[in-house]
Formats: sequence, C-alpha cells, structure tokens
Amino acid sequence: MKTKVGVLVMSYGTPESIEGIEAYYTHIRRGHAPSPEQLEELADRYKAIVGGVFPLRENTNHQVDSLQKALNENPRLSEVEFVCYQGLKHASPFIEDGVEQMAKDGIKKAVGIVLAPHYSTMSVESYIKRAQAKADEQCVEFTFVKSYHLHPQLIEAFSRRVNAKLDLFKEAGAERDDVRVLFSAHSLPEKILELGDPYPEQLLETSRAIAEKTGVTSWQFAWQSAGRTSVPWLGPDILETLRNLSKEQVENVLVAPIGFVSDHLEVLYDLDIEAQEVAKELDMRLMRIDMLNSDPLYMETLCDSVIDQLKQSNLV
Ligand code: FEC
Repeated sequence: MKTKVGVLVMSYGTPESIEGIEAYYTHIRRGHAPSPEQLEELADRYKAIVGGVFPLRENTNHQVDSLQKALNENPRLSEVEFVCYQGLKHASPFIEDGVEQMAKDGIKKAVGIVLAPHYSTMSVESYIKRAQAKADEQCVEFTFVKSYHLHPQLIEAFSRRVNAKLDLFKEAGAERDDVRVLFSAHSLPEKILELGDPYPEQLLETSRAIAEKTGVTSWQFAWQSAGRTSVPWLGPDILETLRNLSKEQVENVLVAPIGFVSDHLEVLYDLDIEAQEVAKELDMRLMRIDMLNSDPLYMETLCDSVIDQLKQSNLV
C-alpha cells in the first residue's frame, strides 16, 4: 500500500462574493474593519476587473487539482500517494482548515508550499507559521518549501511569456531592443530591509535569470500594489516608473509581474486598468505577460519543489 502524504497548497485567497469583501478585507487588516469608503473602493476594483469578479478562486482550485495530478503521475516518488489540500491566507478554506482536514483524514506527514515563488518574512513565512502552529496542535509532521524562484522550469515558463509578448511588439512595429521590460512584484513595507529579508534579492535573481534566457538587455525592476497605509513601502512604484520612462522617451513597455502566478486583482486591476490608464496618458504602448495559472511548466516547478523538500527532510 502507498504511503499517504498531505500537500498543503497555500494561496492568498479571495472573497466568495461581493458581500464577502468586507470580511475578507477585515481579515487582511488583522480584524480591523475597513471604513465604508475603503470598502467601496475595494469593491469597485473587484467590479472593474475583466475575467470574472474573483478569478483567483477558480485559478487556485485548478492549480491545486493540477498539482495533485502531476504529483501522483511523477515517477520520482511512486511509493507515495499525494493528497492536496487548499489553505488560504485570508479566505475560506483557511490555512488552519486545510491542516485540520488533513488530520481528520488520518494524514500524519505533510509538506506545505505557497503559490508565490519568492520568500519573505511577511508573506511566505507568515503562511508557514500559521500552518506549523495548527500542525503542532493536530500532530501532523510538516516540512515546507520556502521558495522556488530560480527553478529552471519557472524561468522557462516566464521566459516563453516574455518572448511571446516581445513578438507582439514586433508585429506592432517595435524592435525587441526598443521595448523596456519591467519586472514587478507586490511591494512590502520598507522595514523588511532592516530584517535582512531575501525578498528583494530573490526577485532580482528571477529577473536576471529571465533576462539572460531571453537575451533581454533593456530591463528594470519596479514594485506594485503597495498598501494604503502610513508606513513607507518599497519603491520605486510601477506608476512612477512609467512616468520616468516616458521622460526618457521610452515608448514601449512590457510588464512581467514575476511575483505573482495567477490572474487576480493585483494584476487585472493594478496593471491592466490602473497602469494602462497611466500608459495611455503618457502615449506609451504597455503590454503584460500572461500569468502562469496552471501552465504545466509551473506545475512541474511545484511538483519538483515538493518532492525535493520531502526527500531533503527525510519525511518519506
Ligand atoms: O484577487 C484577489 O482577490 C486577491 C489578490 C491579492 C493577491 C495579493 C498578494 C500579495 N499581497 C501581499 C502583501 C500585502 C500586504 C498588504 C496587502 C493588502 C491587500 C489588500 C488586497 C490584497 N492585498 Fe495583498 N494581495 C491581494 C489583494 N497585501 C485586496 C487590501 C487592500 C489593498 O491594500 O489593496 C497590506 C495589509 C497587510 O499588512 O497584510 C503587506 C503580498 C502578496 C504576494 C504573495 C502572496 O500571494 O502571498 C506580498 C494575490
């Protein structure tokens, strides 16, 4: 009989409906309800995005199903039956629900992975801490993948997307070297720098690896989606970067949001609506690479990372 191993697939989470936005936002704000104005502003952003109101939910469901299939078809650990559980940071099923369900199903050993390639104390580590606390309570032995930002298949998947859009620029009359590639990721409060957080460096490593693979020489990095709080966030912000590029006479920009893996609000609103509006105002041609969603190369990345982690930790 095969040994059962649980895989906790963790992701940010999204509301289930427009009515659910308040509870979701309150959870993100650590229990502090948003003001009516803040709530309305967020609801308006969800209503404005193309591709369904909450595409992240469907995308995450699909990613989790695809990963389970890929893991069970992978010959590297054929003696194991992998069972994937979803654990969301800010929505149901929460991280703790996923761990509890594993314990109910009799799972004794598990591995956790976040659907975000780069490690930060404020992002990936916070998922891990919550999962570990629940696992200790439920007596499930856990190990965690912390990052996979340089996995060759991840770099290949992003590179193919960059090349595909550079070809579209060419069709529109702009040579590859005339296009500035702007790698981006979710900003975090600047205080992470004092803690020596590897997040900014890992993002630059991914950017460099993609630039090298695609032969792109004209690139830079910008932060996006900074929170609406009074503390300083990592910059330069992507909108300010677009304005500066326009001053440098850059007319063609390709955004590659490498800190994200799915179509969701931060991409479909912050880039496809907000950044596009700024580009239009600047008379700039702005395109974005397609998101990975359930790309088989991304599934291979996750699959390999999970199996490597299990082997390294001697859990199987
Ligand atoms: O499509 C959706 O419904 C959800 C899109 C979504 C993703 C996402 C990913 C990350 N966030 C990260 C950090 C922060 C920090 C704060 C923060 C706030 C928000 C708000 C919304 C939101 N985030 Fe998010 N994030 C998404 C959505 N995020 C909505 C609240 C309103 C706003 O500020 O826009 C500030 C609050 C706090 O201190 O927690 C910090 C990071 C990621 C990428 C890694 C990951 O996926 O975990 C980092 C997707």
